[in-house]
Amino acid sequence: MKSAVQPYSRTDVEPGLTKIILFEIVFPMILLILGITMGLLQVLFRAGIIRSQSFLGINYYQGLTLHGAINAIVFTTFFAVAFGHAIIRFYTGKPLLLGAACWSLILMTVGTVMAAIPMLTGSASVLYTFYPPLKAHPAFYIGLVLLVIGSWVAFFSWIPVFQQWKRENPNTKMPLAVLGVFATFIVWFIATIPVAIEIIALLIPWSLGWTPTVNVPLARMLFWFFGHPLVYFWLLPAYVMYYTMLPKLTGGKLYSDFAGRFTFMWLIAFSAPIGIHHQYTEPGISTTWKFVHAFFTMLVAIPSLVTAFTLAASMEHGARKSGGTGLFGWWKKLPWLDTDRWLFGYLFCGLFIFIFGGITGIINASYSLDNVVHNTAWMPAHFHQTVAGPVFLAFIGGSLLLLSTLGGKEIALKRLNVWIPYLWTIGIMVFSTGLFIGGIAGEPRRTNMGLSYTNPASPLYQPSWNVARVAGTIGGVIMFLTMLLYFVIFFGTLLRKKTSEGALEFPVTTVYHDEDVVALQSLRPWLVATVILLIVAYTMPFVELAKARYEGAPRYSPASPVALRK
Ligand code: HAS
Repeated sequence: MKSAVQPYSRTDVEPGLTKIILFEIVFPMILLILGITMGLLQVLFRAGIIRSQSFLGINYYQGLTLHGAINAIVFTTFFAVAFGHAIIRFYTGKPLLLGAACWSLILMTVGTVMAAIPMLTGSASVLYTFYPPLKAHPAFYIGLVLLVIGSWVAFFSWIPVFQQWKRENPNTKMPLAVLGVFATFIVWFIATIPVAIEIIALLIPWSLGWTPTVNVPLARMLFWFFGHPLVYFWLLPAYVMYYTMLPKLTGGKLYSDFAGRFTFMWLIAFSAPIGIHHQYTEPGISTTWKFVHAFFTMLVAIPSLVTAFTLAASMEHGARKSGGTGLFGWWKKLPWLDTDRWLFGYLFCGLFIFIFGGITGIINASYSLDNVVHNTAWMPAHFHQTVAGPVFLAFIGGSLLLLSTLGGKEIALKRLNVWIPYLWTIGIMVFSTGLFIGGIAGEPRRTNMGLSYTNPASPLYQPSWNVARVAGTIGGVIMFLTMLLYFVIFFGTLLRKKTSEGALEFPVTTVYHDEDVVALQSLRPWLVATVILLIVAYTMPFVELAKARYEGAPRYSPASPVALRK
């Protein structure tokens, strides 16, 4: 089905920036082939279809590290930077600082390659959380630091460009998409400071053998100080697409500009002071501070609830403008399989999946309920319905959009492309349902189950988890096959001949309610609130850790535990 409306607006771009953005889209997509294959491998290990330590030379924990690091850290960071370049260039109309963009790309690429080599050779099987005492080769940590510094360079290079735009447009509101990109990178900057401290002060000296042991509770708290805002660093670019592109794709307007600005500002303030909700079960942190983080976590869900109602209203507005009527009849007028407005499916399916990812997030946030599901298969179910749902679909949709528009190429296999998000949704929902059921039944989260719980020959064999495992496996295989189809479309598009001059093309949404709200006109008070909240949330937990006495931990690797202990 083709669209009657032309939803995209166009801006020409300097060839240098085009090359940088295209590299930042294509390079991680090549790595994603490996990341997705490692996902299939996880499913096969968990199902007991592979019943050994390793498969084709890949150890279970090595595969899990590659899966998490490539899909959740490398792919997302490259996309966020490429998307940031594109949005700042598109909405300010100003050329970017190409030298800085180039350095950012070089640092991120060198960092990724440095971190990838130890992961591929099995000397960094520490999972994406790299919790000590799991120890990686120093190159892994140094690579991560370079990746992060590269992304900072891009962020700081956008600020003077925006300031120049502001000087030339003193009475114009900051475009919502630009605010969203800045919110993304403010959250990222805040998040990456504690993890930089963890890596540089604790992990690198320890992995080089300069310090014999590491303070595990301190490292874990620093990690989650990073780890929770990290998830909003993933979510925010998707929210930029939802607020500024989705309504236009439905033929309507964004219901409320206020809702978008509020969401971005609130997420800056509340995404970081909540990391301890990942540590409810850990010693050394008092219940008082666990409760404070639980309370703040409930507050971080508010903007997503606002987003749910705002986007539903915006889609209804678009569908009714296209002739939709009745209480539910308007749904029929949404561009479900429109080959021109194909991005709609990617964004809508992400929203649908996020309903369940969001509800289960609120369950996790509840101090007592989390004790039932913590470290069980429930967790990967939750985060596949968040990061592999709205985030991943928006990012692979966004990657395809940037590739085809900047590359001046028609999308290959257009009719197949519109089905990708629906197939992915089926896969995610079946997979996660299996893992939710297994999690409630106590199925562990990170274990080579083929060696133990799924193996009838093992004394640990758990037949009661079979239904959950079968659903998880079927869903995982559907997801894998869907991504194979997506890769055919993406790389098929890449290899096509140019049919037009490349340019940035985005659907640009106009706004239904565009009232000015004083509290949302400036970022400054929100940044001050953010700092205050961080001081309130983290000062005492760090004091508590400093007062407690711990044995430092020596190095350990799940791949070769004995060798490292020696
Ligand atoms: Fe989470 C663990 C709490 C959101 C990712 N989370 C994780 C982990 C990851 C992750 C990766 O409190 C595991 C980390 C690890 O390795 O250990 N999470 C929350 C809460 C939210 C939340 C309260 N998480 C996310 C997002 C993620 C993400 C977003 C990635 C992008 N999460 C937790 C907690 C833990 C946790 C605990 C630790 C648990 C433990 O024990 O370890 C909230 O932000 C969620 C708010 C969202 C909503 C949903 C709004 C719905 C929308 C869709 C509307 C649909 C429409 C379409 C309009 C309230 C916007 C209509 C269509 C129709 C058909 C009707």
